[in-house]
Amino acid sequence: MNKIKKNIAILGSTGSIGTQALEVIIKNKDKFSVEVLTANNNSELLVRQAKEFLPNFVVIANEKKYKEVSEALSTYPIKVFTGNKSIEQIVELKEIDVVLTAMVGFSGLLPTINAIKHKKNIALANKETLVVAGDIISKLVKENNVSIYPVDSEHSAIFQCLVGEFQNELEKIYLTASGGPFRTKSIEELKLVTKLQALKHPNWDMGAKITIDSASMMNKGLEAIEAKWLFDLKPKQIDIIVHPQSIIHSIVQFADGSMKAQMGLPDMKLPIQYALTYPDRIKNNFERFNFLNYPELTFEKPDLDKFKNIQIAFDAMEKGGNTACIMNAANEVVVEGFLKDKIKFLKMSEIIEKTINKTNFVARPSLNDYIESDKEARIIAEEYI
Ligand code: MN3
Repeated sequence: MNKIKKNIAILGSTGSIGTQALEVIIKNKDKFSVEVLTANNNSELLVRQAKEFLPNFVVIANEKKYKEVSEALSTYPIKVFTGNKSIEQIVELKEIDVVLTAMVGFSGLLPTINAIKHKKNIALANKETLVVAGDIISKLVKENNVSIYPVDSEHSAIFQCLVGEFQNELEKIYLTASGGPFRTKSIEELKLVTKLQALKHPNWDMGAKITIDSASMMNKGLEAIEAKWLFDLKPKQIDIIVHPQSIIHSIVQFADGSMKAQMGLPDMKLPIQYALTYPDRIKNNFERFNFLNYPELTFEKPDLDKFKNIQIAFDAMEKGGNTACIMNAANEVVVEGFLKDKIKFLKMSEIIEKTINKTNFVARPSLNDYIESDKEARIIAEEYI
């Protein structure tokens, strides 16, 4: 293991991934130091984290909370900034080695691009960045010779299976899916499911947005697109297999038919830790898997009639251009609408489809086109709510 400490910037430190990353860091203070923490809204937790981890910089995106945060930290040697622009700029600091992008949704795009342009390696938890503008990100990663270490458990699994195999051709990958809380429900039942039911994920403890995405299986659609860009795959090389126990986190199949899978208990701290320590593996006290507690690992085909979002995402991938960006924007709007009890569960896919059909298609989008398409799609999706 490299003896020099890695300086980490955590964008979205108060969310589910951000807080778990800090749990990993606190156990490994000899290996990591926290340079930057940012949060959207949760000023209270941000202040507590800042006092504990003593980063040199914190950013609270919500400008109304700036005064509160800067006053709370006034006696600490910590510089406080506010606004989304500050989050975008803070990643430029030369002290930063790795930027963990753990914010939710489209907001991750511009800070991630700026971090890559400033030659920072990325521990990527914000999958929406690749869904929206995977072509631009992939190009920038090559040009700037940086690495993306996936934090998403499925993509971390694939990445772990590829260590030592990066030169070998992939035939395909299998992304495993828990199936979410509604796996066994009928379409009739799905019409009536509530927000509270959707927020109860059987295996993973995550933020609200991704938990709803898991219930609607949009999460797997987003992850298929994320995998396409991370591992340079064609849509046909990506298969989704429902695995309700969430023990096998994903599988790669090589040109000779040999398959490798990565396994473990569902705990995001492991992929977070690996993204921060790659290529090393370091000790931890996370609970270990016991085969005897899982005498059966089972696999099913995803039900595309029930979970239309999977097909919508694969169609978006095939169509290309700004389609996935539109899909992502519409999805963010409908998830919020569902969480605010404005629309029913099945209405989400319906509105996403309509929004894709109504928003202007751009075949070869620039970054600006993506930003405009995101805005346009949000307005259109809102109108359907
Ligand atoms: Mn995942």
